[in-house]
Amino acid sequence: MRGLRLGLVAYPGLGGSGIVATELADRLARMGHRVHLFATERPFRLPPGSPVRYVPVDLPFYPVFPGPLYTLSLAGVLEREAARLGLELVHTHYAIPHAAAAYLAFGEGFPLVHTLHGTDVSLLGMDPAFHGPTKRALRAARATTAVSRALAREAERAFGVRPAVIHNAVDPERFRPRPERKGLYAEEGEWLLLHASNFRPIKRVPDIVRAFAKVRRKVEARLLLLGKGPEEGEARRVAEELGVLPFVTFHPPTPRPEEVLGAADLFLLASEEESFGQAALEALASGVPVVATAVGGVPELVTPEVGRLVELGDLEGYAEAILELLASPDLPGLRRRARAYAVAEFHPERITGQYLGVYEEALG
Ligand code: GMT
Repeated sequence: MRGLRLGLVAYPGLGGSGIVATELADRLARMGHRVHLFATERPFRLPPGSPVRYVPVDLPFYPVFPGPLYTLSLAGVLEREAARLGLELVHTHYAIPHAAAAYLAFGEGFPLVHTLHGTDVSLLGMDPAFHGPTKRALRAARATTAVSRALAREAERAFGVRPAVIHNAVDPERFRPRPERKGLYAEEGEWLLLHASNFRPIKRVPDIVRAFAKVRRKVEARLLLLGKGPEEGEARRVAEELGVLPFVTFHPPTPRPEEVLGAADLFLLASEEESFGQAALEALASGVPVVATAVGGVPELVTPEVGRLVELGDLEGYAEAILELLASPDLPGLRRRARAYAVAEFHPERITGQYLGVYEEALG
């Protein structure tokens, strides 16, 4: 395919959608496309020296406004920069408010592609404050994509669009087994259980601590909670109440999560809602089997060959699944299969090719 001039729009912070968009932008740029990434800050996962050109979206504030007008400001910069840079297609990640902002900037004549990530459909997308403009914008786009089949079904119900399903990718060079680093995080003889997220209530981090306390009654183990967010205090309180605080490590977010993930024995996800579960995919690529709640798109990712699925809220079942995997003589086999599966099914080359196919169609 000839080199394209592309604009991608992303949230720059600690969210899966921003990570997916940034990594896609970087891969496309390294393939020779001219990629401009629009965000309010330089995305934290954009590698230094990346050929992606970062375009800042300013948030001008005037006392007459009740707050900074992100949507309008993004629309303005997209319209101006697309003309100046000769962009051929704009691809937004996370529909709110990116789809509406792009619609405002270009109307219907310009090739727009929107990727839906999760709460932009299920939560914010259903908010009456955002639903109408988002639905109009998505319906006017040349294409929408969703990161799982479950999310695509939800988007069809919510907005009447039929997104193409493109699962997220993982870089297998970066996310690989690193058992030699386990000693940095766990004592000799301890199992290392890991959770990584933005600790929003939806992630149910206190449930992970409760299940861990049950596991600790049976085996020597340490829980590493990687990230930060609103539920950190509650997770700490629950750990203290259950007497496991000395065995829980709170690790701040890092731009190199692969160095921690690859050291773990198991990855834990207990979300009440999850369209995909990017961190779980990164764990699988790192050769770390996953125990997760069977919600949203997670069953499309976590199969019995690479982990265990548990009903939401079944903490007893959750602890049993962890103990079963830790005791399994097949644990090394599970690790190998987890990595092989992630590399085969979610390789960046495969996923980027799927996005390029969508671009090609959108460009007509
Ligand atoms: O939708 C969200 O809650 C935010 C979004 C993000 O920016 O972190 O997360 C979603 O997108 C990720 C990347 O595609 C997925 O891995 C997450 O599963 C998804 N989160 C939820 O569905 C809760």
